[in-house]
Amino acid sequence: MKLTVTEKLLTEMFARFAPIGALPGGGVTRLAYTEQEDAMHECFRDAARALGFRVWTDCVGNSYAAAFPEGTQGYTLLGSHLDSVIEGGEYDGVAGVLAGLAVLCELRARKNPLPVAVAAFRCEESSNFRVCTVGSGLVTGTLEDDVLRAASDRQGVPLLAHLRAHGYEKDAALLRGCARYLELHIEQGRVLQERGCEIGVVSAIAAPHRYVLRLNGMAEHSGATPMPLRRDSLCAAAEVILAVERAGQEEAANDSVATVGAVENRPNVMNAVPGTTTLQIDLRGIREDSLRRLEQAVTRRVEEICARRGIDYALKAADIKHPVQLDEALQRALCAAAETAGLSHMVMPSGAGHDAMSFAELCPTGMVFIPCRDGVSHNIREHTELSQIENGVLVLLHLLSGEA
Ligand code: HGY
Ligand code: MN
Ligand code: MN
Repeated sequence: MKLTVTEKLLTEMFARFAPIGALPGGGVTRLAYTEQEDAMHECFRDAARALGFRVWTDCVGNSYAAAFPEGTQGYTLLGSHLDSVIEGGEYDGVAGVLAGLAVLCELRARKNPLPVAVAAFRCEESSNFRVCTVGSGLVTGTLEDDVLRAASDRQGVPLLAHLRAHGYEKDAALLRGCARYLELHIEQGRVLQERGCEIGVVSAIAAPHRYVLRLNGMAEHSGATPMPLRRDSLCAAAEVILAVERAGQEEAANDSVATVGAVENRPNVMNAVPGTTTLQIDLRGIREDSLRRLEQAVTRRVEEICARRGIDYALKAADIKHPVQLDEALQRALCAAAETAGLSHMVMPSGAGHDAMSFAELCPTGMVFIPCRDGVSHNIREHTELSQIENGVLVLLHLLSGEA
C-alpha cells in the first residue's frame, strides 16, 4: 500500500505547530490548559477544517475531526494529545494526533467509508496539575471527581478555575459511539531502537501512582544555628529522594520504576536552613503487587527518615491509576497489519502513561509505538523521523482497511 498524502501533511503540520511554545534552545513547553495548548488545538482544528473534515470541540476542550456525520455510531477513534511537559519534545502526543489526521486523509483518498474520527485530548501530561489524562478521563468517566477538584496548577490555581475560564465545564458528556480506540505514540524508551524494530504493539500500560510529599522542618539562620539543633527539610528530602530511587531499583526486575521529579524548597536562600520542602513522587508499574511493594517501601522509609530527623510530613496521593492490559485481539490484528505492511514489529509494555488508559475499560483499545531517537523523550532532544510516523500510519491503515 502506498501512502499518498501523509508525508506532505506531516511536514506542513509540524511546521505549523513548530512556533507554538517553542523554546530558544529548542524543544517546546505547551502546558495543559495554557494558551500554548489552546493554540495547538486551534491549529489542529483549522487544519482539519481546511482538509474538509467535520470539526468539533467538547465541553472540556478536547478537539475532534471526522468525515462521518454527527450521531454516527460504532466508529474507530484515533487519539492522543497536544500538550507537553516543560522543556519537552515536538513528537510526544503530536505524532499520534497527526497520524490520525493522515489516516483520515488516506482513507478518503481510497474512498474507504469506514467511520473513523481523530481526537486531540487536553491535559494528558501531569506536568501542570499533577494529574494526567484529564481530557480523555473526563469524557470516558474515568477521572474521579475528588481528584479533579483537588488538582491545581504550578501557581496553585485550581484546574476547575482553568476549565471555567475557558468556558468549559467539568461534567463532561461521555463520548458516544466509539467502538474502538487506537493510539500511535513514540515509544519514549529505546527498546525498539536497540532491537532494530520498526513497530511496537503495546500489550500493557504501566499505572502511575503519584504523590506529593510535604516535609516540614524549621527555617533558621544558616550561620547561627548549631548543626545538632537543626530540622533541615531539604536534607530530609535528600534522603527521601535516594530512598525512592532505591525502592525503584529493588522492583526494577518487575518493570516498576520510581522517581522524584520535582522539588520545591522554602525559603530556598543560601543563608537559611530549609524549613519546608515539597517533593513530587512518580511510581509506575504494570504489576499491582510490585506497585504495592514500591508504595510500602517508600512510605516506610519516609516515616523512618522523618522520625529520625524530627521532621513533620504529609504524604498525599495526587493521582492513582491501575495498570492497563490492552485488547489481545487488537494486538494480534495490529501485529498482522505490521506484517502485511512488511514492517518488523514486537509486542511490548509501555512504561509511559497514555490517553489509551482512559479507554481500555470502555472499548477495545490498542496502541502502536514507533521508535524515537535513542529513546529520548520529555526532553528538548526528543526526535523521530516522519518516515517512522508514516510506518505507524501504514499499520493503522492496513488494520482499518481490513487489509491486515
Ligand atoms: O508521564 C507520562 O507517562 C506521559 O508522558 N504522560
Ligand atoms: Mn509525555
Ligand atoms: Mn504522550
